[in-house]
Amino acid sequence: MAEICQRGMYKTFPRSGKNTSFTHYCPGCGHGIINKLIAEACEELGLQDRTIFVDPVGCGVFTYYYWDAAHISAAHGRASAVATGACRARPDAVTIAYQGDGDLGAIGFNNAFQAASRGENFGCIFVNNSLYGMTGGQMAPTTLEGETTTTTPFGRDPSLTGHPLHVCEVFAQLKAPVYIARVSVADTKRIMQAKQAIRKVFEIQRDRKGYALLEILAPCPTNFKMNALDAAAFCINEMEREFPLGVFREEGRGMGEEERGKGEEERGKGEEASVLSLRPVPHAASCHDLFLEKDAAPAAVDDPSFPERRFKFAGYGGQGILSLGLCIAEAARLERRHTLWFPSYGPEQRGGSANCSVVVSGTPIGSPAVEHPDVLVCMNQPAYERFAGDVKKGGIVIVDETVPVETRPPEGVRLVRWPAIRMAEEFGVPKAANTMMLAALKKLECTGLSDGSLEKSLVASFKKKPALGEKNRELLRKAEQTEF
Ligand SMILES: Cc1ncc(C[n+]2csc(CCOP(=O)(O)OP(=O)(O)O)c2C)c(N)n1
Ligand code: SF4
Repeated sequence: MAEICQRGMYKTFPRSGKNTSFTHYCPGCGHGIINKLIAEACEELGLQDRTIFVDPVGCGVFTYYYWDAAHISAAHGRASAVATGACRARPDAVTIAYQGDGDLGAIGFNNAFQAASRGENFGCIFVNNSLYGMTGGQMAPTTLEGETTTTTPFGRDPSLTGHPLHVCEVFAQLKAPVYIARVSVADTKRIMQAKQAIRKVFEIQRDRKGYALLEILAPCPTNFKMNALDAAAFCINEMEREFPLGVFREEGRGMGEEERGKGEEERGKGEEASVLSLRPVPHAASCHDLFLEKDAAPAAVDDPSFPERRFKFAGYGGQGILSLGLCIAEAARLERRHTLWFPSYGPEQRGGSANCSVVVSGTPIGSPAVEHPDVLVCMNQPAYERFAGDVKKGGIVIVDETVPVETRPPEGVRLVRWPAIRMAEEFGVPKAANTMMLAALKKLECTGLSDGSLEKSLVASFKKKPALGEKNRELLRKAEQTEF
């Protein structure tokens, strides 16, 4: 493979056992642009040998594969705390913390805020894409009012979940920071401004002037459920309305009255800054959307005679394993059962491992965590090896027939091998392997839910593409004719 030489970056990235020259970011992701700008600034200023990057947990987790400098990985939300240690231990170094908005604005807010208040000698580059990217698009403190995320499927409602957090404006109340600014990477002009601001953060650290915070508005097309152009337009038209671009603190002095006034003016400029005009983001069909409209499924009703069932669905991202779990949860909702769906992801949005837990119960559910499932569905070998030993006695493991079953599940657990992937291919719809697995669950009667609800939920999962819904129903019925 040809090597792409990027300034300040390694020539190739030995990620996941492969030597690639591509990053793991989705097409159109702001992180990809920001990573490149940071690498360039570091190299142009001749600071690579002096720079310590503190890497986050979030979509930016793999920056140590990309930037050719020293790295320390911090636990989620702890980059500013780790950067404090690094810049104190190595005062000669240029220390840069890289954090997402979940990382800095939620779990790590106090770390970051106190470090800024102490005026630690590091630069914090804070990527605000208005949600938790890596874990599948949950609400972050920066989520806009009305914005649809997986945990605000009907739009963020401030009366329930508060208002968006303005990190720059809050940090600008502190005495110590020498530089606080907000930029964006949504178009070329903004990218050039972002580049200058990133250089400034490095220069401040090079000259040991103090704490600097740079917030960068960034598109996340995958979780906005938009193409790259629409995601960039969302950044400009919606995010900037809430988070105006600008400099909130210039070296050593607080934001004066003049600048404060300018900020307010900026806020009102152009389009009207009306909350009402912020429509919920129109998302395309996704495994993360609830299939059923808000009022389609009434609230759960207690029924102690319905035993609790715990499910685990596991495989690679892209195999529809999360949708399959959600299909069961939505079918349970249709039957007014208590239910929870709890997804879990690897760091890569595409092709990484994914699993979800589903609990269906006749009584309120205490915890969404499923450590010992009654039913385990595995689409690949790592999933089988990781979870098969945990299945409850009397439980069942359904595994795709392509998965080598080298170790047996525990005694008293039934193992069923099922040709989900092969059948989907033979039926001419390879993506429907998850529907084939649903057929196995139905045949084995292990959901406790009626055929009608399961089919209705399956069809509803394709609400934006009704023809596909009907096709999948047909394939489901066809697959059920197959003998074990
Ligand atoms: C202590 C801890 N809590 C939660 C998580 C799960 N987690 C990993 S990344 C992430 C959110 C990342 O979102 P953000 O910081 O906004 O970065 P993005 O992926 O959008 O760049 C969460 C909640 C974790 N890894 N560790
Ligand atoms: S999920 Fe979003 S933030 Fe994460 S890599 Fe993809 S586009 Fe970027």
